[in-house]
Amino acid sequence: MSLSRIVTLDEFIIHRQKDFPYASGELTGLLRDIGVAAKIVNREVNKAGLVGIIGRAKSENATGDEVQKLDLFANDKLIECLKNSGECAGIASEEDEDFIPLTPIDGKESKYLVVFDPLDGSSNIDVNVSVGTIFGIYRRVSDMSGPCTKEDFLQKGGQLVAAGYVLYGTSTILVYSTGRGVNGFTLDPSIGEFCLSHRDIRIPERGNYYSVNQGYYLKFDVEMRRYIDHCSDMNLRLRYIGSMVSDIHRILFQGGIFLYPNTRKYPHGKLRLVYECNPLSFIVEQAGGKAITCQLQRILELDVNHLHQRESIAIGSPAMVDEMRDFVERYSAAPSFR
Ligand code: AFP
Repeated sequence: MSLSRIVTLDEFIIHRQKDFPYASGELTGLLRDIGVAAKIVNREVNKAGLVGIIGRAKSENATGDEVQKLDLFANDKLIECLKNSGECAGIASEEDEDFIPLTPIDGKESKYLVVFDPLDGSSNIDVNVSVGTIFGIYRRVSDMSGPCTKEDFLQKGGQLVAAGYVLYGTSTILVYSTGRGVNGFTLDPSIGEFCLSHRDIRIPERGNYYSVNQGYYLKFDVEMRRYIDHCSDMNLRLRYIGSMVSDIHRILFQGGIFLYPNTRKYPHGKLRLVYECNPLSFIVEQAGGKAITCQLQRILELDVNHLHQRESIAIGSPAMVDEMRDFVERYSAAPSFR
């Protein structure tokens, strides 16, 4: 496909469908529906300060975090778009305790499921800092003659068929992969379309940035503290937005490493495996990067026991994740340093 003219997201995904000889068009439809939902969420995110839609909704989500109205709006819009599309058998969201099976349209059972964090980094909304939607798509493993089951959602990240995110930042960009590289589409507000802007994204081997909530430094294991000291010794620049999707977006283009280690408060890590770590690890690996836990297991190979499971994570440029691995191996093998 020539880049000499504008290529819209719809054109691109239809064109890419031809790469999959037995494709039925369902996945293509699903990706387009997510694109539509993203445009609706984007519209509201952009005018959040104007219409007073932001503010606390006085409720807690399934993982105990404070919920803001825009999270609920984004959640509702995604669910609505996926429900009406008929291309999705069920969904699991950060905002809902349990998964939601969807009723087939015209009796046609879909083979795909979608997991998502409707608005990652939502504690940033009040202060106009970038937030994003993260999504992952799985093929269901349960019997197609009935509704989807929990097992469908407890698949390892390595089973993802597609994943992506939408970043509502200085411009709105949708980045996705179906396992054949990563491409980015910027929303052109003048025509209301996502247009191909970043073809075949490759993460730099290393970068000058590290991202970690350094405020928790004393609560990290010694090996993580040693690695963070090393980043500082190397004069790397610390950038931590408090919105993982925004930090990962920067790292995809400029290189670097993002860390959310286990702490005393979160002994298994804080970030959610199903709809944060797995989809973003899929994207980063597809772009040539790496993603492991702070105990050195590859994120995409982790067992999933719970929809809202938390894990520690180190993700980003391959050489930097390898370096962090070396620190963990060296210092966790030396009990005297603890
Ligand atoms: P929110 O969506 O509740 O703002 O959480 C964002 C997040 O899941 C991730 O995007 C951030 O990197 C991380 O949590 C920030 O957590 P800390 O405030 O503990 O650093």
